[in-house]
Amino acid sequence: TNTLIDLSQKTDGSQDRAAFAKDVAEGLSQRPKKLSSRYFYDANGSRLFQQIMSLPEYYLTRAEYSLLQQHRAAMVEAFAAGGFFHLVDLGAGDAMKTKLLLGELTKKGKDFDYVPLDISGAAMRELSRDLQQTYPEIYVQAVVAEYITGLQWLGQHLPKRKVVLFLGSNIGNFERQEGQKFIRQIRQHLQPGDLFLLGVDLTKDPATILAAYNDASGVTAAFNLNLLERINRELGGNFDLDAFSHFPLYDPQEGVMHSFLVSEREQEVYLEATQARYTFAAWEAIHTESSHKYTLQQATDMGRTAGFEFVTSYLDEKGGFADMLFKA
Ligand code: AVI
Repeated sequence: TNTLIDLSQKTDGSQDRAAFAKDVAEGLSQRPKKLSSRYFYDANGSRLFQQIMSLPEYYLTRAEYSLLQQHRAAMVEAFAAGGFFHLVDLGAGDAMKTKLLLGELTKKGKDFDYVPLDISGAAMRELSRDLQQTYPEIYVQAVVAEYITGLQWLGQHLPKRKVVLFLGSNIGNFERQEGQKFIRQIRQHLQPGDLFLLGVDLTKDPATILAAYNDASGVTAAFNLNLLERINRELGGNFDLDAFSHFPLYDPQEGVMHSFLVSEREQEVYLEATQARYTFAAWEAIHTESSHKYTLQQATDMGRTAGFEFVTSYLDEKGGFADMLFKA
């Protein structure tokens, strides 16, 4: 029967709230101002992100889904070549894409267990229940943890060969150096012969990228603004959501999509949690997210620099998204 391991070590959420307040206070006191995109994903933000993934402009999810459909047979053979393995899914969420691999592995009778890891306890409980229904034959050990805590846990508790998935271009939300550091940390928790599959959004027509973060229906704007709503709710803030607007900007030389929230007038915001006021000049912006795009060469180099051997890259038919396979 499936198990759930909770390493998030919060009993009443107070620690989390204190860390959130500290990060927000620091970010709003800096010039230029910034807030971290890791705080996008409260219940509301996670729901909005689900909506983003089915927007016509947001090609990323569809591209990766279709490349998994196309290449799943080859991937599954590569994963299972060494016999039993733990399939580790970093930031699993609802595992919509991973289910394609789970289906293929089951169909081919491969010997593995599944270890989805996510910071959302609700998502992991739901996924565990869902898989119990759809794939009762798969042993699922869901882990609720931050990435780093989770990686330490896997190093210690999963004795067999590991295949680690980090899909969905989640690497893109790290600054490049931080992303490189994170891939190195993954490598350090693996043993020679373990595999790593990394999902990267590739550089492409800047207009296509910009549109993906500036959808006509305004879901991405709501997703960005939800950060201020969350601050109001959890930190006792008084942000006027009508006085801020979503502004996306793609830098084609750096290959990075930036999202901002722009203050449409001079204003002041008070946070109960910090008992402090933060002032905004008219048109002053808060940087809220970076989504880095990679060339195939950059993505290959990132894996190699982290100490992996490059095995192969699986692309979607448009060549806009890649799942890169590396070997420890
Ligand atoms: C989760 N992450 C990979 C998304 C991205 O594309 O950077 C988050 C997102 N932000 C706006 N739209 C989607």
